[in-house]
Amino acid sequence: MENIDVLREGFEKEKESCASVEDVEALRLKYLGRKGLLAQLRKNVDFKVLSPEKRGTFGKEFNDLKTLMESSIEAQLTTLQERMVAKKLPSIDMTLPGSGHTLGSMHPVTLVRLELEEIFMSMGFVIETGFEVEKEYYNFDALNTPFDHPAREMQDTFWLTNGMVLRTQTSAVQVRALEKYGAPMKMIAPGRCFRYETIDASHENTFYQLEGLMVDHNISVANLISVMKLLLSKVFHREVVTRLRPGYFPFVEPGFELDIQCLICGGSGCRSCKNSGWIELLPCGLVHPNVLKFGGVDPDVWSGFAFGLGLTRLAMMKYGIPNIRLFNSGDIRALEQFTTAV
Ligand code: FA5
Repeated sequence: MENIDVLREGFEKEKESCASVEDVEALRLKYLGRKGLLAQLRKNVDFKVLSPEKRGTFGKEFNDLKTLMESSIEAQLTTLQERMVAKKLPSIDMTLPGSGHTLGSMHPVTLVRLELEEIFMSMGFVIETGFEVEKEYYNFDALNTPFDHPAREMQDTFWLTNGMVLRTQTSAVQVRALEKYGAPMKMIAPGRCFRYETIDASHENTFYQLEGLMVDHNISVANLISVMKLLLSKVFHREVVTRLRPGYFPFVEPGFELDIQCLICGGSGCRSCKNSGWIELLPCGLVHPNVLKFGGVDPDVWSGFAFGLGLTRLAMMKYGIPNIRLFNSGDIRALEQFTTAV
């Protein structure tokens, strides 16, 4: 019995000086291990010489000590582990909400582009991409815009030091596509364009256009207008008010500007339409014979129409986005609204 008391005291003392999990594990081994002090104590007792009463008392004391040792070791381990966690994460405020996972969404311009690609593919158009860094030749010369032509002044251009340009228009894909496919052919070319512009509610220096080119026998303005009408009704899923007026582009003859009534203000005038009530959206026309020649296609045999849809502006109108700056601003709140539109 005395030995039990000695063991208990020794254990209590050593437990106090345990500063780490390893110390406690060593203590467990020393007292409760298979060859530990408790096991040795039991081994050294000669039960045969003890009276049944003493045997019972010893057994109880022995078991109580074992239970005490086990539970104190567990408690000590829990305390040390909690202290370790607290030390490692001193600045975590457990009451703050978690970071969560947010769902991505497609950009509104991508959504409109995909929709348009589907519409045009169903009419047998192929999709071309062209190059954002383009040769001056395809961006200007091959589009019937020679070096000294005043039309070059119409677009403010980012010129690269090697003489290339950041394409100012997807029309740069026209002659590349003619060279690639010849005639007859039908293609669209959606992509980014760049202009050295002052940014306002409807002008960006980086924006998207979607070029369209169809070359076949006897293509007329009637073909052009019917495709434009189909395109707008499919994209907007409703009637939109349009107007066609003459427009000048050196690579089409005749040339038109197809405007739609502003869907932000309903035509009454706002910042998005510069208070005119109309949005310039779809310049178009019949392909100039010189462009066909540049593409290696005989203009006496073939004719065509082309258009250059303002894709970013179309997305503004379709989704009621009043300011073009929102597209490139990186303000995630604006884009989050399109999560369900995918
Ligand atoms: C052109 O770029 C011609 N290449 C279009 C064309 C193609 C005409 C084929 C005839 C035949 P324009 O500069 O108007 O044209 O631009 C076309 C459309 O792009 C505009 O109607 C407008 O919707 C959009 N756009 C032009 N500049 C910007 C800009 N800075 N920011 C946003 N959208 C723009």
